[in-house]
Amino acid sequence: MNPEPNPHRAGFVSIIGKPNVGKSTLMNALVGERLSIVTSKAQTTRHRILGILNGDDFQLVYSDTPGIIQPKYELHNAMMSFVYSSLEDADVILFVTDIYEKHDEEPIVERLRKTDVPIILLVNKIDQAEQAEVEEKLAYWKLHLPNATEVLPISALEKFNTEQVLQMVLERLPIHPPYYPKDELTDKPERFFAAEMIREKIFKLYKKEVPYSCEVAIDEFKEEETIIRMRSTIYVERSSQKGIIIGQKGEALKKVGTWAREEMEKFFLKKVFLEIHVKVNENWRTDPKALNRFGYSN
Ligand code: GDP
Ligand code: K
Ligand code: MG
Repeated sequence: MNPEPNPHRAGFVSIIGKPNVGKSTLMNALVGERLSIVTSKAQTTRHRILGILNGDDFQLVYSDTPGIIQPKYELHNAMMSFVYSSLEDADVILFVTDIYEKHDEEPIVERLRKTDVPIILLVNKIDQAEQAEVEEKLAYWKLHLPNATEVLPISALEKFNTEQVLQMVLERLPIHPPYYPKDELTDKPERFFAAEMIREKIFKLYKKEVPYSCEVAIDEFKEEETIIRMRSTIYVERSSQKGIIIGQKGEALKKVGTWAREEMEKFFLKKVFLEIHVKVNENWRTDPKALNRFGYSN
């Protein structure tokens, strides 16, 4: 007689933590694809992004969330509601901290102390620390978040201990049929990733407040046999920012376009024709209607 097959397990895993601790890097390492944009600037992830990992007898649905911050404007409120809703539906929480943690994260730790959801606490970026510092952080967390079921040092960037994270998550996954088709990698449409790739390049190429004032819309996404034709708009809040985005003789915008297109061609495995326009949409970050239009309603 054949042995009984393993029961199918499925569940939701929320990746939460402060800005820049490496949440998006970790999700990409766990899912094995670059789904979530990674930059050295805080608050680049604005939405909740699902990354789905499928195995023969499991389906893990990760959600990468914006970093936990004190809301300063309407967009922040929307970003935080993504974080809190992802806490409520989770089967497992991956709470990411890093070796630079200053321990001013009380509000979220307070919330985590009250949850019944299993918490795997990760101390990231240990590739940049001495053994003693790492030990100190681990001891701190065992003391301050005693209901964390695991406390593990990792390097998301170098994929150190990330396989362990996967195992720990799998062990805590409930028996459940898959939530999404088993060939699906994410719940977001392709054009969402295209917009995110443009946004990532903006974060990498411009300084200070400019990237935070930008939103990207894909107005047209036409997939043909060998090429994808895209028309997109970068929205800024003021006309001075429009000038900065475009740059002298359009040089700056050209860089954004070229770099984003190269990345899109690797992601979609097709040639991409990309057209980018720049428009002013005054104060979109504080305008509920504009936020709605850009998809920031939960
Ligand atoms: P998020 O804001 O929490 O999503 O953080 P990101 O994933 O965007 O990463 C923020 C920055 O930290 C980026 O520059 C990453 O390359 C870097 N980073 C992430 N994980 C590691 C790590 O394990 N080691 C090091 N040295 N850097 C990392
Ligand atoms: K970041
Ligand atoms: Mg992120």
